[in-house]
Amino acid sequence: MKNKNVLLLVLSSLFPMLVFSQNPIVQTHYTADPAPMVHDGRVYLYTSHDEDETVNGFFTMNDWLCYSSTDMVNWTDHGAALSYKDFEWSRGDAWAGQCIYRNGKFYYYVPVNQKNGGNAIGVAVSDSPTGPFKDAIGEPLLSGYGYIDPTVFIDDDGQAYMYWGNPNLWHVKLNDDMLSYDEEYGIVKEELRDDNFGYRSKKVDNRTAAYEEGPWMYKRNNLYYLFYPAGGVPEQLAYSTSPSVTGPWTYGDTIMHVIQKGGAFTNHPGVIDYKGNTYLFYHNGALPGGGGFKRSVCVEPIEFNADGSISLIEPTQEGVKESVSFLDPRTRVQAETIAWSEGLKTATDSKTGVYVTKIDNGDYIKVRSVDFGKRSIKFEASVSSASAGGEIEIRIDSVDGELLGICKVENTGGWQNWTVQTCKVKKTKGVHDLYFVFKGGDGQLFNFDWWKFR
Ligand code: FUB
Repeated sequence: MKNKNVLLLVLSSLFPMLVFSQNPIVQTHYTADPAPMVHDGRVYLYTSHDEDETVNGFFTMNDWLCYSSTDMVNWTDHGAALSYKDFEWSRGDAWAGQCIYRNGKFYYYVPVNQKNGGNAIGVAVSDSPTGPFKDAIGEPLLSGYGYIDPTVFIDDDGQAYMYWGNPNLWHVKLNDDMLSYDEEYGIVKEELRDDNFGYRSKKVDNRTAAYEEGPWMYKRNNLYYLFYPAGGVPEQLAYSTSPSVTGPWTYGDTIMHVIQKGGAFTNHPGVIDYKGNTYLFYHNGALPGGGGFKRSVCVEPIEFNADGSISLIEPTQEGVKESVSFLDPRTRVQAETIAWSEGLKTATDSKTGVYVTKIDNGDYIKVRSVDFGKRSIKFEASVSSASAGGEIEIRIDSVDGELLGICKVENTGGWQNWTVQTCKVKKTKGVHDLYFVFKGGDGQLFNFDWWKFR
């Protein structure tokens, strides 16, 4: 593994064209405010969602999306898990939330604006990590000026906490039902100072420390870490640590500078441990057409120093270089399981679920680290088309790499009339990156729901 990394580094400095893109990790939508959660061996990534059309030059955000991965390089799109419309009392602004599992249920804490004005934090519940989620209490869990960006954490003794806020930082103890908080303990407001939440050089809005918003709680070796955007706008990422979940906090350092190339004026941390590694999720504005109101989630590995401190993390285009497991092409794989794609969108319908759409000539999907194991001779794909259709070129290792086969897609009588198309493929073995390159005439060619080798 290490040798492969060194080789990649050498090759990429000699031939910059060879550096592959893994960041941003979702290319079919603009995503922001990553909130990863590990459950049952899978990483679920909840994101807020910048709409393709920004209204009034401000955040235009209506719902929260969910993705998942078992290898940290291919991400499966599960569609929208929750919308501000699911909170009858909300008028919009679906900003940064976090989902957590407890006692067989998933609790999703999100900030929205209320119909009667003002910020509030709502809580939605579901039996499944991918939703659908429903408003759990029919009213805000908490409301007040600056009540945004909740992070939720369950400590080893089972006590749950929620931190949130901009420009202030507050926390509560959540009750065991996860739907109310300990009113006797109350709403605790942190005193923000240089020594606990960093020195702020840009003095605005009477802010007294670098802390800005978007806290994320994480625990490692009995040390509690609070990660947060810091230093004013444009935001860096920084962290503070404490021996206890409720402080006192000591300022750590900046872990990610303001992103210059393809940056956005906000950033937002989300940290998890998965399969022996620790990862920092964040966002930038690097997708085509991207920017401050059209952001995209990225991920980098985090290394801890021996004393628990964290060195500066460079935002990269390569992101996670090594997948942590391989993908089996002989099980049915959702077409919306993607390491990288160009030109595509995903959509959802009640019968089919999420599928890949807006497929035009020359668009493609890359799926990384596919272990062909036993040699396959056939490929099948579930597709639909109301137009002339087209072809799926099945290639390995690069977008113009070895051609394994061509799967023809004809008109199926409607965009929601799905059929399974089968084609012969050249036998291959070993681990490869797999490419589906779409070919055809003008306009939208077909939709693509799932695929499988046999
Ligand atoms: O995404 C809207 C807001 O921007 C979030 O709530 C903040 O954390 C910042 O990322």
